[in-house]
Amino acid sequence: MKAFNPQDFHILIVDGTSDNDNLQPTIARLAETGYGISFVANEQKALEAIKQLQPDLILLNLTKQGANVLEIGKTLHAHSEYARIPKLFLTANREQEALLETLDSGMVDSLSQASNELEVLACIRTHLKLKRNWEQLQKAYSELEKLVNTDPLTGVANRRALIAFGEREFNRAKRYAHPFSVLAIDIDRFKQINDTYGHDIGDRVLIAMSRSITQYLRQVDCFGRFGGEEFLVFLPETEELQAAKVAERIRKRIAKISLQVAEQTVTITVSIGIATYQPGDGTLDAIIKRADRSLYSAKEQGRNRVGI
Ligand code: GH3
Ligand code: MG
Ligand code: MG
Ligand code: MG
Repeated sequence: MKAFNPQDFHILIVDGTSDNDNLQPTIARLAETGYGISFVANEQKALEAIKQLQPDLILLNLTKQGANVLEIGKTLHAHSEYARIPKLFLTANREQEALLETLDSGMVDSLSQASNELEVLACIRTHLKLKRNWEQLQKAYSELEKLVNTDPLTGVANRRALIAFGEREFNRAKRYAHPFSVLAIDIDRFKQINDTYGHDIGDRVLIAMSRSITQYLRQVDCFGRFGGEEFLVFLPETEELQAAKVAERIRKRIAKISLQVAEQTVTITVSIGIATYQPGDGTLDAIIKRADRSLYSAKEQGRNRVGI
């Protein structure tokens, strides 16, 4: 983990006191330590400054534990982009009730204005470290989430992500009686491609085909790898006739793909099966099975076609 370096952090000081005598030693020490510091003279200007500066921590120095303090805390906390910025409160009022209320308003900590500047600095450091750890965890979590949902070869949704998306759309279709269609896409005679050109070229075919379909679909659609060389497309708000048009366009696009392998050009075709949600469908699986049966009939009829 990266060493803690004060120069990486920017602190915004919001001061609501008429004089800021109590803060002077803290400000001097913060500057000396290397932190970036900005200063606003009242709480009204705080939001604007936060927007502009995106500070890593906000230090509020206010004489009175008034409603305005809690308001600032709550206002900042309500903005999701500021909610994770630690807000540290320096107050003259150390009564237990006021203290708890301060923390509940979204402040991470509350210190007495009579605190020694080293105590304030230590507290700032702790909360900056906690924030950085949290950000690193968030990043790791997003990366992991992406890995868990992505097919490593093609970069499209894997079976897990595909089914999760499909279940959500299926439930919506069922609840609101909305149209919902599924396409099952399978490469024709793919085994022959592997046998003729090798597995690596087979992989390149899968990648090229995935890219082509992804580029074609709408943002609301979901495309992913169901397994091997079979892919599914979920088309929310799409009737059978429209789904058939989408399938036909995909089929034509795929037939135009050509991969250059040494002196040869590799082309592929796909067969596509369609199924559309019907009120009797109890599960997503029922629709996928129907799409698979349509796919099978497209194969039987000679491949490179759409089956309904
Ligand atoms: P059909 O037209 O009936 O679909 O014939 P096909 O040859 O495509 O069908 P089959 O199910 O016999 O073969 C599918 C092939 O897909 C076999 C398998 O090795 C290959 N395959 C599955 N996953 C991958 C992969 O990730 N990379 C490569 N290169 N091949 C794969
Ligand atoms: Mg097969
Ligand atoms: Mg196949
Ligand atoms: Mg297959």
